[in-house]
Amino acid sequence: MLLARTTFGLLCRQTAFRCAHRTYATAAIENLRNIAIIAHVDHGKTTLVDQLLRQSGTIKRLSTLEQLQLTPAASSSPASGPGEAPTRLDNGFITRVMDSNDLEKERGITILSKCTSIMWNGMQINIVDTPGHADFGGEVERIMSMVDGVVLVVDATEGPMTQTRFVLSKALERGLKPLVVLNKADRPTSRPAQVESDLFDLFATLGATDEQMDYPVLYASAKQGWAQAEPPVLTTSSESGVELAEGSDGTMTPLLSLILSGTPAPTHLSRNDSFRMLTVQLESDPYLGTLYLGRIHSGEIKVGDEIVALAPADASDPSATNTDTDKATDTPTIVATGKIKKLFSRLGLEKVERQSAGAGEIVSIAASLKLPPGVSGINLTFAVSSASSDPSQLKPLPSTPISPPTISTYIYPNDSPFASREGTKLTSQLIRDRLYKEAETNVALRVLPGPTTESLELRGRGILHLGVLFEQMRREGFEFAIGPPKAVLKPDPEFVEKGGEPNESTGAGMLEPIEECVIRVREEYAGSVIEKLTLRKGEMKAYHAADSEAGGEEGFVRIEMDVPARGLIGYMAGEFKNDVHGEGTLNHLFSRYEKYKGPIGSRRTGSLISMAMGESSGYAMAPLQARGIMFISPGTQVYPGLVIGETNKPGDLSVNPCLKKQLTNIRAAGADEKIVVAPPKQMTLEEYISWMEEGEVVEVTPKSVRLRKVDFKEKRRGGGKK
Ligand SMILES: Nc1nc2c(ncn2[C@@H]2O[C@H](COP(=O)(O)OP(=O)(O)OP(=O)(O)O)[C@@H](O)[C@H]2O)c(=O)[nH]1
Ligand SMILES: [Mg+2]
Repeated sequence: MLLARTTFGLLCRQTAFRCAHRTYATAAIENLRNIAIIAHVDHGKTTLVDQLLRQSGTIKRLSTLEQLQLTPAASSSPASGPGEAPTRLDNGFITRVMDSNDLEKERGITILSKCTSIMWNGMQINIVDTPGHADFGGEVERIMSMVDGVVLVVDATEGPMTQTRFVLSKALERGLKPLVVLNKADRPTSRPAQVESDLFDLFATLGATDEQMDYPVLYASAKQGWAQAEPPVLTTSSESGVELAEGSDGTMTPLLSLILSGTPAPTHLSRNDSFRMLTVQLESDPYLGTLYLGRIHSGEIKVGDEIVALAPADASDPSATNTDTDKATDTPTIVATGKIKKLFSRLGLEKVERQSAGAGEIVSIAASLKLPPGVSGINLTFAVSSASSDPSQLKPLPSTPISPPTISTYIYPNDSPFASREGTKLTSQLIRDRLYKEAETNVALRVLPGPTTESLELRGRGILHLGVLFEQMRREGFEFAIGPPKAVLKPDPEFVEKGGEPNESTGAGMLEPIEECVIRVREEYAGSVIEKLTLRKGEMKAYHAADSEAGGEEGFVRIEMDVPARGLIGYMAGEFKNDVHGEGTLNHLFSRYEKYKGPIGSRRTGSLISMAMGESSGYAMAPLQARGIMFISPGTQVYPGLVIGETNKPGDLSVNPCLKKQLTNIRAAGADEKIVVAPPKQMTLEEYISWMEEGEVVEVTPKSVRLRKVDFKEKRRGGGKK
């Protein structure tokens, strides 16, 4: 198998690359190019990297035998269970090869940035594929500190979206000159002229310099493997759906050439100074422990060298420490010393072992460093130890502060009646150890003490960010319960200055995170989306009608609204999908903190709660369908307090889904009526998290995700209603 299947990906960030033992000389600095591929989610970054790897000859087409070995996974359905992530082939190549961990394959999204490199015309191009989802945006920002250029990929139909704006603004702030690729230009819905004009406006709005405004544009289909300087002609007469420009050779060569000519070599970095490197990402290697990824900022390093790790210059940088054992220092300090054990760089999917490396190169370092507890390995500056005699050499490199978490939830050991049936890791101590370990590499995550000694508070960048962590933990055998997510509020300094006492539970004197939303929906559904979001304290910023160019695809409108993060939590789970009948997208991005906007009434209907222990039956469930939508099917084990469905009306309802037909020996005259139970509504872990309300927890085990009432017994005594 070409790809080393990792047992788990994001959280331990295990390396997904094969290790190759070959000699690999330090590339001359002028022959190096370091680029990041940045874009909004799904605009085609990973598919583009596939083509660069293939067309540069870095990865080879699989042999027939290798393809056959992949067949079971390749043909598995998207609904395959954990650990059976499908691998799709395109013309003998594995598609989206950089999305190498199972969660990425299953969800079809990139979660972790990953580096690779290709050789092209005697030059070495280091490429970083980045995630497009907003929850992982902080990671992209940090990755950009390693590169001298970015390829900004924009979907030629959708145009610039929220995350395009975010990543572009970060690239421009860093003084990088983007190369623009209008991707998916093969799609019949593509509208390159309008997208180009929107993009130009975006560059201008973001304050691009004259040089940055002068960005080159290529039109491409990462899927079909071509890029060219002219928009293609869309046609129905060819299989590909496009007629390429005259002279176009139907390959990615124009993009590769543009990367070489349009990205500066890192010649501003000196190999004569002493060694320094900023760590921007961590990986976990089963044999070597933590691998620290970064670009060598100066000097050269070789295996066996002694190094020191310096804390970030700005001690208030939250990434320096992100657990409750925070012990920030005012001055840069040496947090650990050690020796370089191994050095690696990447070529294609291989991790190449190196003996030495120099400034400008992107490397992973395995070192015998023992970081103090609670100190993150990210944003540390590694410096060569012999320079320690000269303190002026021990300056930490500037690092990117991590965006603050906006979502918070509590995690508890599972104490449901079904606890410990399916998992192996159950105790609060195991959960605690796992989460503190996670916080060392997952920089956007904060782990804080919870309301009880058994619980912890987790703060993250969004439901997906936390959901991926929970999903990973259940695959590792953990069982736990999660409380309802909340937006992270912070005290309003103005209010405090005036002597007020902010109150987190009422929101008085607090600030709350506001998300910038871009919504694409069919015109007929726009009204209900706007109404719902306005009720959730959203404010409309712009409305592009379906017949306007900015509306995009025919019949679709584009709505821009600012909505408090807490207003979006419940809405994103299911309700939006229902409102737009499955056809539409809602993208959101943290924008700013604003004064608390007052309570948001829940528009959710109630829960159908089981009051019985046992196995649900079709006989009992059939009549319950008139009361709401079921989350379970007949034959499911239930317990009192388990939420088995959603009521039609507000207010919870306790029901018995386990009733069995009384068998008698009197034969009825007619045949039994056929029992028909509709298939249950299936929600993902993240949908459950978003959907639950105060007083409920989501129970997560390796095999099940269930929603239950926390104190059901007391409520039942009160009549079964909330
Ligand atoms: N028609 C068409 N589809 C494409 C093209 N490029 C990518 N796609 C499809 O778009 C989807 C998303 O592609 P990815 O390469 O995973 O997108 P991404 O930008 O890496 O996504 P994230 O990493 O999750 O942000 C896949 O289904 C691709 O097959 C293209 O040029 N044309
Ligand atoms: Mg991707």
